[in-house]
Amino acid sequence: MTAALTIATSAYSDQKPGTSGLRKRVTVFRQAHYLENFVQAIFDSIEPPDGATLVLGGDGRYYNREAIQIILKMAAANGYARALVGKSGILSTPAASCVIRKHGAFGGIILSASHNPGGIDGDFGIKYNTSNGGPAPEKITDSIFEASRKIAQYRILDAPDVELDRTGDCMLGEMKVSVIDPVADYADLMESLFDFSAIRELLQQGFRIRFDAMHAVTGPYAKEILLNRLKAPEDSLMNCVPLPDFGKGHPDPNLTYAHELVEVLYGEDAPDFGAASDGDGDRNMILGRHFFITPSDSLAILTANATLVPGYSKGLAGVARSMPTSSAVDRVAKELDIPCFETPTGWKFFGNLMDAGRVTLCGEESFGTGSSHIREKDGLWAVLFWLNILAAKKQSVETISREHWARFGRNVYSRHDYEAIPTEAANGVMAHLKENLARLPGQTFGRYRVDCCDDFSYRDPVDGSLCTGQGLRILFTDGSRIVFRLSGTGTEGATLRIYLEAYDPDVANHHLDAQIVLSELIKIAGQLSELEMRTGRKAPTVIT
Ligand code: VG1
Ligand code: CO
Repeated sequence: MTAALTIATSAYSDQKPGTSGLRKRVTVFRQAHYLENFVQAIFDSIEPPDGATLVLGGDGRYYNREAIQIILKMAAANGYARALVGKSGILSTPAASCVIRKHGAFGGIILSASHNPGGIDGDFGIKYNTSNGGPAPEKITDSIFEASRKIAQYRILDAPDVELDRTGDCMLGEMKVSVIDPVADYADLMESLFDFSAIRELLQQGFRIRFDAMHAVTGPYAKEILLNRLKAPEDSLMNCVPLPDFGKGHPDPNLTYAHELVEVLYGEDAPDFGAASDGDGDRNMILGRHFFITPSDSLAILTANATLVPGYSKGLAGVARSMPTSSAVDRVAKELDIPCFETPTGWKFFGNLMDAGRVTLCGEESFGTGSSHIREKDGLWAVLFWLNILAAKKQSVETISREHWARFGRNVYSRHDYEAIPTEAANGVMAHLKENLARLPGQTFGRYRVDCCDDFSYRDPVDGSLCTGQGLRILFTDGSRIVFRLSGTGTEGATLRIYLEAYDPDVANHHLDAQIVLSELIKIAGQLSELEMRTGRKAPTVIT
C-alpha cells in the first residue's frame, strides 16, 4: 500500500544555495523536515511537467542513502513519472550530468558537498541540475530559496524503501524507479571522446600513472575506465574504495589535501603522471613526475592541444574561464583566434555559453576543467584529456608545460585561502577594501602600479542577466592582479580567497617557485586588506 501524504512543516531561513547548491553540516540536514523542505522548494520552483524524469544520485557520503529514499518518495508524491537512480545511490556529478542529457530527463538532484569533509560530523549538500545537465542558473536557485522561506507543507509517499543495491526497475506508487549502473553511460561517453587505443598503447609501453580517488565517488569510475578499458595495472589506483567519511580525509585534490599522491609523484622512482579528483568527481589535479600543473595552466594547455584529441579534432568554438582563473588561456585563445569569456565563479555561469555553442572548453582555478560534452566540470575527463595529449605528443608532463610557457609566457599564479574566519572579520576586510578601491588607481606599490580596480560583475551575453558583487579586483599596469573574494561553499564562518597572478614571458625565470615570484604581490595584498589586523591570521590555511 502506498499513500501520498501532505505533511505540515515550518520554514527554515537558511536554505540559500551558494556557489554550488545548499551545503550544511549533516547535523543541520538531519533536523526535522530540513531536507524535505528544501526538496519540496525545488519541486515547487521547477514544477515538473507530466511524464517528467528525475535523475538522482550522490557522492556516497554519510546520509546519502537516507536522503535518496526520502527524495524518491517525495518525487513520486510530486508527480514524477520516472526516476533514474545510481546503484547504491551513487552518481558522480559529471555522470549525473551525462545521464540527464542522455536520457532526456527533466532534471536531476545531486547529493554532494563536493570537496568538503564528510561523515557524521561532516558536511552534506544538495543541488539541482536542469534538463541541459547543468547546475540550475541563479534565476532558479533564487526562486528555490524564496520557496524555502514560505514553505508550509511537503508531499511524500508513505511506502517502503526502494532496493538500491541491485540494478533494475520497480514501482514507487505511480512512479517507475530504475536503478542504473552509475558508470556505464559515463564511461561510454569518455570512450567516444578520447583515443583509448593510443592511451592503452602508451600504458603498455611502460608509461606509469597513479590516480587517487581520495576514497570518494570516482573509485568505481576509475576502475572501469583506467583498469578495465585502458588496461592500466592495478597499482595505478589508490584510495579507490568510496567511504561515507572519505577515510576521514578531505577529498579536495590539491597539494595540501592530496598529500599522499603528492608524496608519490615527488618521491624516488615516481610515476610519469599523477591525478586526483574530489568528493563528487568534478575536480581534478594533474601532476607530472616532480611537477605540478596549476589548473589555470591545465586549461590553457588543453586548449592549445585540443585538436590532438578525437572529440575536439575539429577545433574549439571558444573557451571560458571564471574571473579569478589566470589569463593563461586568454593568450592561447588569442593565438587560435577564438573567443574567450570571463565569467563569475561557479560552473552554472558556463551553461548558457555552452548551450548556445559559443564555447567548447571551460575552466576554473579551483581544479575544475570541462567541456560541452556535459554541463558540469569533469575530473576524469581532464585526466583522460591529459593522457590523450601525452600519448599523442610523447613528451613528459613537465616538457609539455615548459614548452607551453616558452611559447605563450607564464602566468605565475597562486590562491591563498583563509578558512573559517569569523564572518564579521571577513566582511570587514571586504568592506575596507571596497571603500578604498576608488583611491588606488595611479598609486605605486614597489614595482607595481595600479591601473584600475572594480567589483567584478557579469552580463550574460546569452540571456542578458546581470550578476554583481563577484570579487574585488586590483589590476596592475603590467597585467598582474590581486583578487579578493568570499567563498560561497564553506559551512563554517567565512573563507576569504586571495588570488594572485603575475605574467612573465622570460624563459629564464620559468623555473622559479610561484610563491617567490608572487611574494611582493602577496605583501601588497596583506597591506591593502589589513588582513592580519582584522582577522588575526598570519598565514593562509591552504595555498594552491
Ligand atoms: C568553490 C570554487 C569554485 C567552484 C565551487 C564548486 O567555490 O572556488 O570555483 O565552482 O567551489 O566546486 P567558492 O565559492 O567556495 O570559492 V565543487 O567541486 O565544490 O562543486
Ligand atoms: Co566537486
